[in-house]
Amino acid sequence: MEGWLIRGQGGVYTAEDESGEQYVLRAKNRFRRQRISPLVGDRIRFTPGTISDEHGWIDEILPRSSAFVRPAVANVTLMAIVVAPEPAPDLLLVDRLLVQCRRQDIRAVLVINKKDLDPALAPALERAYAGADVHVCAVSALSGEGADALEECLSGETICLSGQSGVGKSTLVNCLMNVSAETGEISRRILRGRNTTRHVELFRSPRFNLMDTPGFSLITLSEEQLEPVLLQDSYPEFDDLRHECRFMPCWHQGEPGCRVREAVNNGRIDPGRYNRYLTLLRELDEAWRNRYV
Ligand SMILES: Nc1nc2c(ncn2[C@@H]2O[C@H](COP(=O)(O)OP(=O)(O)O)[C@@H](O)[C@H]2O)c(=O)[nH]1
Ligand SMILES: [Mg+2]
Ligand SMILES: [Zn+2]
Repeated sequence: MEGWLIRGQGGVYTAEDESGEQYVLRAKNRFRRQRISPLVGDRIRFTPGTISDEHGWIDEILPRSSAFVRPAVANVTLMAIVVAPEPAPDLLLVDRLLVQCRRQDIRAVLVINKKDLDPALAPALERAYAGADVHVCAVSALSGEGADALEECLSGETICLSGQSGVGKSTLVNCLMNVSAETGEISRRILRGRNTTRHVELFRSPRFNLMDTPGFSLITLSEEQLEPVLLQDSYPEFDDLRHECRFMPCWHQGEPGCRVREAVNNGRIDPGRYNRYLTLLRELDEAWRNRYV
């Protein structure tokens, strides 16, 4: 049989087939030997357990279109990075996630939740990310305001909700699945637990697949051993300028004749985005120099 891996904890996985039927599974030892971990979002082939078995088996993981380490998800086609006025936005985390998306060619949308708390945050971030090739969408998951517009851009996608703990990812799942659900079945299932999300979970609806993830604050780009000079490829703001710098390659850290720095100084590039680029660059540089240690 074929299905989606929708949950996994402690080596026990749940798969869902096309009709919405769920199956408890374990991964065959072969996967551990090959150091492959099934990920939520995986398309799998599996053998269901019989009535007397506690579980069935995952036989095969079909090729992934994308895979992330943190959050650990596969086959995401759209990354929804969620921020809110409260807790205060961690834009360095946003930028790290954006770099990860760019490196896998995955579209990203910046979701500004809790619009009701501070309507000024969305316009401010829209300005800051204007050149970053990311769609900005303001919503209130509690009241549902803006949810229709957001749902519009999720249609047909496998979406991963990522971002800090407490920004409202799980509340958004409830809100969006209610907007999209054809039957009451799905919303009842989700509303069950209203506490802190501890595991990645995938929710399927006729219009899209939505993944809820636990909040995390610690991700580093060095996990993928990115060569520092390649970081700038993930900054659309630099695209038209970076080949016109005097030095080649240019890291845009203050070299003479740097067009990127010039654009920051005359306000064409958001200084916050640029300063965080420098932070990530230093971090990657450090990791790169220690990569064989
Ligand atoms: N004011 C307001 N609070 C919200 C909104 N969305 C979520 N919250 C609250 O924010 C808190 C954290 O929400 P939760 O969905 O658990 O965040 P998560 O950790 O990202 O999954 C909860 O108390 C929610 O009720 C919103 O749009 N407006
Ligand atoms: Mg949650
Ligand atoms: Zn430069």
